[in-house]
Amino acid sequence: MGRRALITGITGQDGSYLSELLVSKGYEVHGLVRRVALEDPGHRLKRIEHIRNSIHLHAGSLESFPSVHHVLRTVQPDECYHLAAQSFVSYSFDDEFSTLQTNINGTHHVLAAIKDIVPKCRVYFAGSSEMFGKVAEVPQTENTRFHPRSAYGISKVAGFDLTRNYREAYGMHASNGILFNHESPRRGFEFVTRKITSGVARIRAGQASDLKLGNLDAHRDWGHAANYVEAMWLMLQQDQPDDYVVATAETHSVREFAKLAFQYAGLDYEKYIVADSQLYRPAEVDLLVGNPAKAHERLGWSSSVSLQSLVWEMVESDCRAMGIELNKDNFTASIPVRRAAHGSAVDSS
Ligand code: NDP
Ligand code: GDR
Repeated sequence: MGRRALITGITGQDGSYLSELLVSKGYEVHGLVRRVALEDPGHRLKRIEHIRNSIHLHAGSLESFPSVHHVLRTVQPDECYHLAAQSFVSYSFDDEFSTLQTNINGTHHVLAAIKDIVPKCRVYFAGSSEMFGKVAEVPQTENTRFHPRSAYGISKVAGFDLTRNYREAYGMHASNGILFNHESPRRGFEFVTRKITSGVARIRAGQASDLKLGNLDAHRDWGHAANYVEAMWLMLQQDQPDDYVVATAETHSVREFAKLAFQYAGLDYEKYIVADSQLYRPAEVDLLVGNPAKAHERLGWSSSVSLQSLVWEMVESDCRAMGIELNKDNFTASIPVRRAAHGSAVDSS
């Protein structure tokens, strides 16, 4: 019989790609979904619409231990991917309390219910590079000290520690992914990459004349979500649970991302971007770049999509949705690469 997986956050960007991956591997895939999503399938189940008939959805909410417990008792999974969270860092400054409650209690509920019902179930926790925050070293590895800079980052450090403690205290097969930013055409519109690519499409369609952005100098290590969910699966296939950095080892500024996105649509970004100080965060994470050497050596995983291809795919998809076909000749832009060497500072070339 095929293995059974439960995904929390199945309606999100990562949940949708992971569902596709697990269905393609012959898993019986179950998802925990908020009732509001089940009541508004046209909108909130959009990312999993195309595989809706291959997966099983169960109503539940992270905030409610009884609902999480009930879903786990019903599904009895062999593997659980805990992805659900209030995932927007900016929002966590507006509503620290619900971010901390949902993310910390939610993770605790999932782990406690698994320990109670299916202690042999393998668990993945969606940790984040935001845990590094004000970075102690460059590039960041599994051993880099955490210094989170938002309620979101703090909630992920707590989730990471809870997961490790359930592994050490109760012998559970519980692993932490420390995933750096990963994007795709399915990324939420509130995140900077999708805000930029959807903004470019609106400008090209004549529906907008500018794009307001905050800090253009923040650097991120951006990979492709479809590629990153493979690392999640690989972690749960190992004999021993562990913690892994998943990153491209390259870092780029928000400005570079925007420049490329506009260039691919045949536009000059400087004419359209408007700086908006309201969009700056009270505490910023300036420079993220991961060293994925451990994931490469132990899991055989590596990043397979360049920033250029990622930006092109996102801009092309958002433009196509507006009825605009891009000129393929625009896809020639080259960008400076800042790659994280093992244990060293970031090289510039
Ligand atoms: P999304 O924001 O796209 O998806 C979040 C998911 O969590 C949605 O399915 C959402 O459901 C669900 N959710 C939120 N609150 C609750 C709740 N109270 N009860 C049940 N479900 C809830 O996130 P991503 O797919 O991008 O990320 C997946 C996970 O990985 C998150 O934990 C995120 O913090 C983490 N992460 C993401 C990275 C990235 O770059 N994408 C990098 C590192 C970590 P609904 O549709 O109902 O809102
Ligand atoms: P991040 O992603 O906070 O890294 O969290 P986001 O795309 O929101 O921000 C990246 C950087 O861009 C700067 N920025 C802006 N950001 C947004 N959203 N909107 C703007 O207008 C804007 N202008 C500049 C931000 O200041 C920031 O420096 C994502 C989420 O997926 C988390 O869940 C995940 O854990 C981390 O990535 C790794």
